[in-house]
Order: sequence, then structure tokens, then C-alpha cells
Amino acid sequence: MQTEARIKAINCQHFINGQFVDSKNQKTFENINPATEEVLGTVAEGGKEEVGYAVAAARRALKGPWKNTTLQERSKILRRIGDLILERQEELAHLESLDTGKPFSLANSIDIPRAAYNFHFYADYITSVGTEAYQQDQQALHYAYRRPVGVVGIIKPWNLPLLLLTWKLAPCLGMGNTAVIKPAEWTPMTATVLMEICKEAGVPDGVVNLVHGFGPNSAGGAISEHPDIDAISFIGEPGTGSAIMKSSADSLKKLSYELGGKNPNIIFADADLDEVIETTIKSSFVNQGEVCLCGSRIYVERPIYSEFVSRFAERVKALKVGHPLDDDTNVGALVSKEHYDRVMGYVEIAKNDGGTIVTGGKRPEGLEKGYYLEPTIITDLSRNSRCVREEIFGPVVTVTPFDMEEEVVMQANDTHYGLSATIWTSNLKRAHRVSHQIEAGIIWVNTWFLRDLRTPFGGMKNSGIGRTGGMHSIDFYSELSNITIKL
Ligand code: NAD
Ligand code: 6OD
Repeated sequence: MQTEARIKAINCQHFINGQFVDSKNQKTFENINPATEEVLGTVAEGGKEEVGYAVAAARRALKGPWKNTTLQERSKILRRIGDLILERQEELAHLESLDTGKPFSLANSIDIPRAAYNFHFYADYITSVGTEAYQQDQQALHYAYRRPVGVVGIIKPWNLPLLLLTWKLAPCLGMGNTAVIKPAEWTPMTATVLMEICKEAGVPDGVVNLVHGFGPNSAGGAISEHPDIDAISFIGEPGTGSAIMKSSADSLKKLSYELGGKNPNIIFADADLDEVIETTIKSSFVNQGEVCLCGSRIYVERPIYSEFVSRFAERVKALKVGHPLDDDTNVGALVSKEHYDRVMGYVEIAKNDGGTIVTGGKRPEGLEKGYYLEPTIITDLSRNSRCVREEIFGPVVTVTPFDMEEEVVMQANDTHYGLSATIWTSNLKRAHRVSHQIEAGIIWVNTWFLRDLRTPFGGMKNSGIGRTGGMHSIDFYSELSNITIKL
């Protein structure tokens, strides 16, 4: 039974200096519902001019009331933002589902509660942050003084819109910075509501600013180039990261990057296969496979390869692809036509490369409108196929057998990416040994996407620069001055 949207989509304006405003030239673009291909509403299209206003407001706020807030006051505001997100959970989950095509049930159980928790976590964490101090015999006392980095540009992707925005914004505000945010053009709604929430929670005008728009030659490009932005926190594709690095080079901005992944899911024959299959369904297809951490390259030790493929395929065929607002939907719609065509292109590449489509690979029957794709398992591809090498970012996984531990480590590392990996084994020594050899920033053993926000999070190689989480985010969003007092 299809649930009717109980929450109406919103038209999205910029939020600059505490006010919702249109673009100076009144330009807007359409926001499309990926589940129905209908227009949800309009979005103000910002550019250099709007980013200029937003940066000026953020700069004033940095030196104004925000500068004088105490840690306790900022902690209270972060807590209140988290509380208000939870008060508006159902509305936010609806808007997130309409924008992205993800199941409402997923947005309501994961995205929005985690968005609130990002604020609650940092509300507590910032109150325990200290600095270093060293006594140098009787000569001197050295201590580090922490201050905000300044105005931060936050540029976001579309897959987990509110979860990822709050993951950056909470420590950014907590450390006393101000922000100019650009959400992904395909998913503008929850970021817009978050601005209302920030205002209600007591964030002073100008501290958070939001400019909608596109990438290069638009709001994203304007943020990267703006000389008065001190740092950029970016989540998105490596190519975009590289473009931002080039355009921010003249002003030497501090950069934090969380980029793509082509993550190996390595299954040894001694693993608990029931648990493996249960979790691998999620690590392959949750959020339509549009999670940077998805284990899209599955490697299975040969003795259990056939059993894994047949049991996994059986379970995957039972997943319900459907309208995101249906209660029983497991897999919703991909985010846009452009992305859908791109993912479908990879299915064609797999066929041309001699791959076997074990299940999926096509639009589900009965869903003629919307960007739906059956969860897809592909076998028999060589490691040179673009399907095995490139991030697909959709409900498509490849499965490959292996014989030796050294061989699978080599294959797992045979990529420009290095975000995450999952290793399934009941052999503790092997778990440590393989984990130490895999070139990835996040390694899960016998689990996937189990998060503790104090831990370092991020990727190596083309998957990112720096780490976030706990103290790592605090370090990015602050500058240290070492002060030496001669005794
Ligand atoms: P994208 O790089 O295309 O876009 C991200 C953002 O950058 C958007 O807001 C876009 O408008 C903006 N942008 C594009 N070009 C720009 C430019 N030249 N200058 C400034 N801004 C620009 O990424 P996407 O398609 O929105 O997201 C998917 C990608 O994000 C995948 O690669 C995925 O793996 C990655 N991702 C990584 C993580 C992580 O934690 N590592 C999390 C989520 C998504
Ligand atoms: O859990 C997180 O903190 C995080 N940044 C998740 C990213 C998921 C990528 O799609």
C-alpha cells in the first residue's frame, strides 16, 4: 500500500544573515521527485553574489556575538538543535525521502536520528576539549591556545543530506566558527529546514548561512574561490575535490575531504555465513547502494563461493523495490535521471565485459516512472572491468572468488580508493593481519557501518584528506597558537 506524502514539499530559498531570501536575479531551478519524476518545488539558484552576501554575514558574525559565546552556551545551542531535529523528525524524514528517493523508513530510523545525534554528541564533546601544555624545566611553560578557524564553506553531496551536513556543522559551530553551506542541488530541502531550526535554537544571525545552487560557475565554485573563506569541508567525488582544490589554491584554504570509495567486502570461508549474508544485504543495497561505505566489491573464498552467491541472490531477489513512502519498501529510487543513466551504463559495461548478471540489472516491472533499478549482483568479471574498478554508487555489486589471503589483499588494494573495507572471518589473527594490510581508513571486522563518533573517520588515497570524528573534527575546526612563557 502506497503511503501518501503527509508532508508537503517546500520551495527552498537561501538563508543569509538570519533571513530566507531569493536570489538577487530571482533565478530558480526545479526540484524533481526521483520516485515519480514530478516537480516537487523550486529552489533559489545562487551564485557569486549570494555567496558574497553570505560570506560577509558570516565574517561579521564571527567577530560579533558568536565570538563572545562561551563553550557552555554553544554546547546548549547544539543540544537544542539536536532536540528540535528530533521534534521535527517525521517531517524531516519525509522531506529527505522525497528529495533523495530513499525509503521513508530508512530516513526516519537512520538519517534523521543520526543528524540529531551529531549535534548531541558534539554538544557534549566540546565541553571536554583541552589543549596541550609542556613545562620545559625551569626555563619556560608552553601551552596551546585554541581558536576558531574562521568562516567555513561546507559543500555537501546528495546521498545522506542531513546526516552529512550535521556531521560537519555541529563541530564547526561548536568550535566557534561561522558557516556558508551549499547543499547538493538534487537534495535541498532538509538543509533549508535546518536553517529554521538553527534560528529557533538561538544561533545568532549570520552564524549559519545557506546558498543553494550548482557546482562550477555557480554557488559551489563561488565558495571554493572566495578569498574570505578560511576552510572548506567537502564531501563528494574525488574529481570535484580536485576542482575545489584548484580553485581554492589562490587563497590557501584549509581543506577536509571525505570522498568516494570502491570498498572491498572480503569473506573468508570460516565466517558465519548467516551473519555475512544478513549484513552484506545492507552493505550492498541500503540507500540504493548510494553510500560511500558500501562494500561494492565482494570477494569470497572459493570453498563457499557458490553457496554464498546462490544464498545471497535468493535474499536479494526478495528485496522489495518500490515507492519510498511505502512501508514495505526496502530499496527506493535512485536520486536523479542523470545518476540513474550513469548506473545503468555500468550494467551495460558489465555485460560487454562478459559479466553474468545473477539477478537484477533492469527496471522492476510495474514501476514505469521514477528512477528504479533492481538490486544487481554481477559475477565473472575480470579485475580490469570498469565495474570492478570504478565507484558505481548504486545498487550494483560484483562478486569474485579468491583462493589465497595474499591474493585477496592484493585485489582489495588494487584501487585508487581507500575509504573502507569489511573482513569476515572467525580467525582473530587473520582479522588483525589482513586489517593491517588493507589500505583503507575504516576497516570493519565481522560488521559494517558500526559507528562510534569518537573514532577517526575518513579515507586514504583518492578517498579523502584528513579525518573527522571526535578530536579530529575539533582539530580541523580550530587553529592552535603555541604560547611560550619564559619563566
Ligand atoms: P559531487 O562531487 O558531484 O558533488 C558534491 C557537491 O559538490 C555538490 O554540492 C555539488 O554541487 C558540488 N560541486 C560540484 N562541482 C563543484 C565545483 N567544481 N566546485 C564546488 N562545488 C562543486 O558528489 P555527489 O555526486 O553529490 O556525491 C556522491 C559522491 O560523494 C560519491 O563519490 C560518494 O562516494 C561521495 N561521498 C563520500 C562520503 C564520505 O564520507 N567519504 C560521503 C558521502 C558521499
Ligand atoms: O557516519 C558518518 O559519519 C559518515 N560520514 C558517513 C558517510 C557515509 C557516506 O555515504
